[in-house]
Amino acid sequence: MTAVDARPRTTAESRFPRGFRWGTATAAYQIEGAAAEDGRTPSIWDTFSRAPGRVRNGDTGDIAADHYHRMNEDVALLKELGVTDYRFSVAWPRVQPTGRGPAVQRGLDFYRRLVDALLAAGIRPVATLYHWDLPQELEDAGGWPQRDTAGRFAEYARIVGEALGDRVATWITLNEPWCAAFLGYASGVHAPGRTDPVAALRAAHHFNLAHGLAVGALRAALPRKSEISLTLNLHAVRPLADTAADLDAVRRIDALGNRIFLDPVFHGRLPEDLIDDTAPLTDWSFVRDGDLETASAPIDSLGINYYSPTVVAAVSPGAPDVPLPGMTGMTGVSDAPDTPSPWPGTEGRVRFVPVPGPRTAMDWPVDADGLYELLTRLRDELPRTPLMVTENGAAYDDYADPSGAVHDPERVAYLRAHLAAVHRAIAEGTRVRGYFLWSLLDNFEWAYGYSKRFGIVHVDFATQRRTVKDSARWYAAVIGRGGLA
Ligand code: IFM
Repeated sequence: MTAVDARPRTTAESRFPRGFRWGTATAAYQIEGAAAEDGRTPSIWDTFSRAPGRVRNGDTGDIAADHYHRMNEDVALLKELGVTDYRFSVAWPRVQPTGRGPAVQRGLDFYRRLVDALLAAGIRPVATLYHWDLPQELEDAGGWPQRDTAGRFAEYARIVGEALGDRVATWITLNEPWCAAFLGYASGVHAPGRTDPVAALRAAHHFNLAHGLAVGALRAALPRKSEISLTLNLHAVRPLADTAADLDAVRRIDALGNRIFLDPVFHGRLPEDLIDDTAPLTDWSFVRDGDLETASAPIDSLGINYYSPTVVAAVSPGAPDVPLPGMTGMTGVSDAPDTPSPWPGTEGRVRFVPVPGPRTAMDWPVDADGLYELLTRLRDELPRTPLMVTENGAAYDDYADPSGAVHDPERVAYLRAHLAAVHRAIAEGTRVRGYFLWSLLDNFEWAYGYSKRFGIVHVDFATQRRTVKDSARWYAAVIGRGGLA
């Protein structure tokens, strides 16, 4: 009898293109710890997490996953996984503690060591310059609502580009400016915790400007072939019903959640409907001549972070104005009924509708079609821009069983469904170049502290012991096969 090879096989239908970039992603404040070492000064997240009641259990990133001291062990894990790429972020307050002036060499050295370790392991480093850790001094000077912060960011981008450009080929300027602007300055559930809707709109514009200025600074500092990108958490917005009123609610959220970044960055303009919708709040006079041209400096790819879809409906006349939960797939503690909306100008017009079906430990719906919808939309709207899924993953209440194993079948199912959605989009002609699983390690999940675990590697925060979860083994097998079985 011939032996049957029962190992799952990758068929042409499930294989990803040759050269597809298989990665995992992390962010500095969420994993590094060493908050006061080697010249690092506080960022807005150090300050915010110390303020009573802002972060669950009073958790901070002081130690986090202690990656600063365990970097080599973590790179070894990446190598074991077989990833081709690793996306990390550089902590601005480690490199340029006050947000201006000369760089701190010890801070830069850490990233140089990390990048060298990755390259030695055969892994391509992908560096994100801003994953929310603004130096506190810049916030004290006005933060992102203040125009000067964009110029500071470009200078910091130049410093890091000059220091690591010979080793890092892929650069991402900003991570999820929507969260940083609207959760940070409108709803206040993220650092710096301000609740001023106009400040949030100003911040969003200054993020676009900062991105464009940084693209210029990086182009001047980096070798010609370097890839420069931007990561957005685009919202897959659907109407509750196919009515004009609900479709208008979709339009409003699409303008504030998606086109507020896509239009300046890819078309050098602000959405007209966004300006009209927010007219009662601002005349947008903080946008100066030339800003949108700067914001639209050509980039080489677009990163998309996707977790779950958003369903909206119009607020019917006479119906109670349901408080907006506002997270709709993005992190932050929003459950308190008095949390201000992160969606300026939509009060009384848009309500967020719970999506039925399975949910993750974040209470976010599991719906891989939203990722497919986003990718194909971008294929149609930006046909010349290659895409990368720079974050996708799920939190579940994982624990090590008595044998020390961590079984996380729900995460495997989540990942499988989302990778299948990516595959389907690629099969239909969408240029998706890579997938970065969020996250390598359990980490500091912002306002949720350490209560939510997104890692495919479990971290026991008392001992810092790392345990590979089943999902990590599953992902390693997918990478090894070059596709889903
Ligand atoms: O942990 C975050 C990450 O920092 C940004 N994107 C969403 C993730 C999960 O909330």
